[in-house]
Amino acid sequence: MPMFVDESPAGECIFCKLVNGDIPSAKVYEDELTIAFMDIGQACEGHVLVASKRHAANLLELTPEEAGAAMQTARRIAAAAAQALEPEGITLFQANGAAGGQTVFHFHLHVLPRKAGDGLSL
Ligand code: D5M
Repeated sequence: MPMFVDESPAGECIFCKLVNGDIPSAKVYEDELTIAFMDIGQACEGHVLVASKRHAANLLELTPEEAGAAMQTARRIAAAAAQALEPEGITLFQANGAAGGQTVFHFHLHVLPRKAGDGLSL
């Protein structure tokens, strides 16, 4: 029994389509378990999403291996952003369930390079 409702209609998960190459994405990294791509909304410069390749609605549906791989990928992306963009900080953000602020019900983690006073409220 899933802990939170997977609100994506069956077969209609946008991130599954993105993983499968059925819709375009600005992919920056992928490995066996994860994919990283530019967030379409760019809440700040260099806003990247790290997603599981397998459809898992949220953090609680990841295997421990997938959860570990997602954090390893987030670290890689953060390191690349630190070098390329010279941010003053980096925020990781990850929402689970509609009440938790999740809008796409396929596990993903936001990597947000930050500047003081950038106005982002998370
Ligand atoms: O974050 C969901 C995020 O997914 C939100 O920041 C927009 C992003 N999004 C939605 N569709 C796309 C595509 N097609 N490419 C890239 N990014 C996308 P959440 O934490 O669930 O609110």
